[in-house]
Amino acid sequence: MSTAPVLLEVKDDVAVLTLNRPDKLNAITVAMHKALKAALKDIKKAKARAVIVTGAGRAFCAGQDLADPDLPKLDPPDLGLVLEEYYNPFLLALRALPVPVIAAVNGVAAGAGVGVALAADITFAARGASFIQAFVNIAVVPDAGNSHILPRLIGNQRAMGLLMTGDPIDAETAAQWGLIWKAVDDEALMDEVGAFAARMANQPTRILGLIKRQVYSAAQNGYADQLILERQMQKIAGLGNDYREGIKAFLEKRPARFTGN
Ligand code: T3D
Repeated sequence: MSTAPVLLEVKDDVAVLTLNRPDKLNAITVAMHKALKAALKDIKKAKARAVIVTGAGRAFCAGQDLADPDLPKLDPPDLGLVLEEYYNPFLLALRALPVPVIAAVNGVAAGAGVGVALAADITFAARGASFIQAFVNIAVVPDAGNSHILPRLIGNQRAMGLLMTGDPIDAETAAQWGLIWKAVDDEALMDEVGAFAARMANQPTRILGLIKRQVYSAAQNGYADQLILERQMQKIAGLGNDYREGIKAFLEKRPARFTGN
């Protein structure tokens, strides 16, 4: 088994990005950040049409590696530096990928690890997985997008409860609350996510990229602004080969064969 902090495999238009420090529950180091940055470039180069993010071993990701010797050592410390240099650009780049990003949360996700799981467009979790807003346990504030995403997905009450207690929730609860798309049996996780990603890779990819932009813009936009954005994006959609194929397939009463263009 490779000891690289991140593994990347691209097959049949689907990229699988695996956080790979199983002994440390895939806690994120500076070396992992550098590997993630390179992996995102490779995913774009490979023109993958769907991306799966998962973790090696029994965990998804335990958040920031609290013992990483490569973290900046300043006195007084500046915990914002690693966010500015690594987390924030990575999470923005992940969100900006113009293809669906699917998280397969195979085990515990803690702190910034939850941020990675929820930066995906669609999050599946194994029933045995849990989500821990661990920040408060070490007396730091939420980062990696958690303070933005949580209230939007589950409302202020539940977000406050999780962020202020640091208590775990299981995957079933996360699904019931709307934090994730779906909880699945542990042993079925990768098959189910793989099948879902394969389905996504055959969708009109450019349209999925535009849907991402619409949904993420809606968090900032008012109703009128969003209507304008929808008009602009529908204009772009109508110029696509996949639109022509979609209409043709409908009229010919057959499934569409989308190429992603
Ligand atoms: O300081 C800053 O830079 C601010 C950081 C902000 C961003 C954040 O992400 S804050 C949140 C950081 N994460 C945590 O606080 C979670 C810490 N981990 C845990 O609470 C527990 O490990 C878990 C609840 C996630 C799982 O518990 P358990 O009992 O299943 O496993 P374990 O035995 O605690 O961990 C297994 C190994 O992974 C162990 O190493 P060892 O003793 O076998 O050599 C443990 O130290 C290591 N590990 C787990 N999490 C981290 C970690 N090592 C470094 N950093 C971690 N975050």
